[in-house]
Amino acid sequence: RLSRFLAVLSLAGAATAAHATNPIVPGWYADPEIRIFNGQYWIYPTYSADYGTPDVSQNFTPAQQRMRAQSDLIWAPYLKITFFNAFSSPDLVHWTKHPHVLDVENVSWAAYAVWAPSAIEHRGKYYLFFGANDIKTNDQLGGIGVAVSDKPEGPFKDALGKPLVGQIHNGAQPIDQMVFKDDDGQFYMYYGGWKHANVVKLAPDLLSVVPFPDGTTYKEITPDPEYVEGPFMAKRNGMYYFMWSEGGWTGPDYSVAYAMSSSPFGPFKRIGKILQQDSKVAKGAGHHSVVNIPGTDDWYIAYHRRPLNETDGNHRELAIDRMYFNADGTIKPVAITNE
Ligand code: FUB
Repeated sequence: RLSRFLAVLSLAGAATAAHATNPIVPGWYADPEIRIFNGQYWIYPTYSADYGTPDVSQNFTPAQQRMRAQSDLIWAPYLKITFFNAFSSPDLVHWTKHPHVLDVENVSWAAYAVWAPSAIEHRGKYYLFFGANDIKTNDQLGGIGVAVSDKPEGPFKDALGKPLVGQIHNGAQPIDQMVFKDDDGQFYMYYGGWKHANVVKLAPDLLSVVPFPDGTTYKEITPDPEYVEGPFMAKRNGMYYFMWSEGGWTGPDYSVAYAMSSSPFGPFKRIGKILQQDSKVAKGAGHHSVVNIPGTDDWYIAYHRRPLNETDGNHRELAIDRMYFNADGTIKPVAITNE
């Protein structure tokens, strides 16, 4: 397919007769974040459910075993989500699996529900932000953590010994973080489930949140009553594109909408949906990320979706499709494909 063929040209320098397919890799994965590190595309997703032989963590510490035993979760799949696999590719077509780039065995305070990683390079190190333990109340240890590695393939090790954001602020569940570097070098973290989104400013070492000039630390930026989770920020021609997932995450109507602003803090006024199911291709298309091929105005969207005949909400798979802009800067609805 020409679109991903161009990506081959851009990163690898030479074209090969590559043929793209969706899903991009075998297995149940969700919440993909796509990045470019060292001339390779990287995707960091959530391990959503077992597929074939169960993939498991081997070495829970006694503390983690206690946390898992004491968990009030009644939904067993959460307990299996204890690590991240990542995937790298020179061309968005051929993917190499990197198992357990982060495992809870390297995070003392986390034991399950390791979700929706966000990776970023800074000063020669790689930072992986992740949600863990599906925080339910202010009493339960959980939230957004940060782990560090010398390489994109890990192993990532917890940097703080505790969550970076472990409390509920402005009603936002501390999950689904996305770390965004603005053109002036400032890092921001967008996050939030339970229908609320916040943005925080990260310190230069990325290991703490610091107040904004107005003294506030957790700015609520919920763009629209339809907002549910999965925030993502992109910048093009000086405009900030704030995107999010809406609808029920296990339902067919899970989808992605967006807003535009001249500021990273909004206000963000909803423009419309850009990604949703196609009754001929897949359902529940959402929790996405986007990548711009360096030196071009070619954009791709990575997202998860469920096969049309699937009834298990966790049976989500990874897909990539082209994303196009209109001349006025708005985004065209994405055509989801099997290629
Ligand atoms: O994959 C676990 C959770 O499901 C994510 O945190 C949400 O965004 C939803 O995709």
